[in-house]
Amino acid sequence: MKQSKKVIITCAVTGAIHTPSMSPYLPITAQQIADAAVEAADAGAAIVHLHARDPEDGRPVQTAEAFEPILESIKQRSDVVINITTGGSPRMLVDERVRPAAQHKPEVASLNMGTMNFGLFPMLERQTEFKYAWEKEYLEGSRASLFRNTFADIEYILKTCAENDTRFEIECYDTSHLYTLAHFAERGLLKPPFFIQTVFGLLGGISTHPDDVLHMKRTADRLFGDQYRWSVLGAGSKQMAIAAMGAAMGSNVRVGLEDSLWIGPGELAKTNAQQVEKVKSIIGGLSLDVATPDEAREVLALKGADKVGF
Ligand code: KMH
Ligand code: ZN
Repeated sequence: MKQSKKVIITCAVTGAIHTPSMSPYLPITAQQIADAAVEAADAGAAIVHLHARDPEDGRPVQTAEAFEPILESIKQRSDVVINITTGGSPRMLVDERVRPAAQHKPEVASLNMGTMNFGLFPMLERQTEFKYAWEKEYLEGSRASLFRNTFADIEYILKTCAENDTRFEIECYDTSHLYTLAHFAERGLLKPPFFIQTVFGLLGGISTHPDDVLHMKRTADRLFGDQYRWSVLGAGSKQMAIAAMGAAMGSNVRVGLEDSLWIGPGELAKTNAQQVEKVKSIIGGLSLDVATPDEAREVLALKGADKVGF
C-alpha cells in the first residue's frame, strides 16, 4: 500500500446494523445524524460515512429526500468529506440503495464488493426488549437473508456514480472481495488510487484475529501495490484493537456507532466524537498525525466539496 504520512479517520455515525433500542445515543433524526457528523469532524474525522433513518422509528431509509437535510446541515457547518452509503441496509436491493448517491453526487460513496451472509442475529442474545416491532424481525431475519452485491449490482453502482466523479470507499469483508476489486480494476471500471476499507468482525466476513488483518493487507499489497490506500474497520468490541493494529501497519481507520456502540467494555459510547477522540489518542500514541479533510481529498484524489450535488 502507499503509506500516507497522516492517518485519515472516517466516522460512520449511525449505519444500519444497530437498532434504536440498543443505545439511546444512536443518532436517528436528520438533526441528530448531522450533529453527530459535525461533532465527529470537529474531533478529527476527515470523512463522515452517512446512512439515514426514519425519524419515527429509526428504521434504515434510503431515499434521496431523507439524506437532503443531513447533507445540507453538515455542509453549512463543516468542510468534512461526505461519504453516502450505497449499502443502505443489508435487506435493500441495489436500485434503491444507489439513489441517494446518484442524486446528491457526493465526493465518496461506499461500494460493497460481494454478496454475503450478514449475521446480525447474535445481537438478539443481549438485546431482548425492543421499542419498535421492526427491530426484532430485522435482526432475526438476518439468519436467512443475503446482503446482495452481485457483479451486475456492483457494475450498476459504478456506472451510476462514476458519471458524477464520485469515488468509492471500497468495502472488502474478505480476500475474495479484493479479487473482485482487481477484476473491476482490470476492466477499467474502478480507477486507482483505490480507497480500500477492509472490514473485520462481521458475521459472514473475515474475523478480527491479527492473522486476518495481515492476510487482507498482504493480499491487497500483492494485488494493488502502491495503487491503494488502506483503511480498517473493526465491528463491535474489537473496533479499537483493529484500528490500533491497522494504524501501526500504515492504515487509515474507521470508527463510529455504525460499527460499534461501545467506548469500553460494557460502556456505551455517548457520542461518535468520543470514539474519534479515542482513536486519535491511539494514533498519537503511535507518533502519527491525523489528516485534515483537505489532506484526505488529496490522498484519495477526490473531486472537491464544490463539485457535489447538494
Ligand atoms: N456497516 C459496515 C460494515 C455500507 O454502508 O456500504 C458496512 C457498510 C456498508 O458500511
Ligand atoms: Zn455504512
